[in-house]
Amino acid sequence: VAVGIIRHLLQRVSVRSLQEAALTERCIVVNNHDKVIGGASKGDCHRVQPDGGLILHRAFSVFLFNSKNELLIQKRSPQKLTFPNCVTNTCCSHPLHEIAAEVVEADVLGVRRAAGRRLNYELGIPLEQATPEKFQYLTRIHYCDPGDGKWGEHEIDYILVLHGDVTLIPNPDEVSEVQYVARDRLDTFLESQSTQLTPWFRLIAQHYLRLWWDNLHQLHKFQDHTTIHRF
Ligand code: DMA
Ligand code: MN
Repeated sequence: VAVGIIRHLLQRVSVRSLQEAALTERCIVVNNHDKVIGGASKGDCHRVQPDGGLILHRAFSVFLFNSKNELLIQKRSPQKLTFPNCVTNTCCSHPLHEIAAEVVEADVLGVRRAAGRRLNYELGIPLEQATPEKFQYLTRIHYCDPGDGKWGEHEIDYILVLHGDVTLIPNPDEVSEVQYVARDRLDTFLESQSTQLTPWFRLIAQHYLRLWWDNLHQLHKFQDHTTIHRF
């Protein structure tokens, strides 16, 4: 009898993956100047439109360096709808429109809060190791990438650096591998992974990463909160 009931229930419940369920989260839609226009679902923001375009929204990218100045790299899980199995920086995601505290712009507080939430969710880093004031906000990057032609990205990406030692419990639905990479292994690492880097990490690695990494103790010199760098 119990087996029959369970079968019956299973047939009635449509099984959605966690990644599909997250498509109803709402991203913050912005214009080219990063002014908030409104909200749109994560699904609508990342689905490539018939004309090839994508809705521009607000995002962040965290670069976490430990006390040995090694960068924490992740491999995205096979379940991710955008860029599955790609190798990328520590953590990327979006501040959400439905979380009022993540829309706050003063001191980039909304983005900082979202970064803590996602470091906790994706990598199991305790919230107290990723509080808003621990992130150093460097600059913004505007880029678009059509991904696999179905799911892509079009974002103004806030770059945040976190420098410190953390405890990690990666969430396998998000992240399949993590590793710390030392500065002197960067070139070899990038070459060995070149075919599976995310487009934003590739861009940042090409244009900025070495400069930031070589100046971790004077990053304030590289802060630019006015320019939106376009690619
Ligand atoms: C989106 O990252 C943000 C950037 C900067 C690419 P993501 O696809 O990892 O977002 P989420 O973790 O929310 O799926
Ligand atoms: Mn996005």
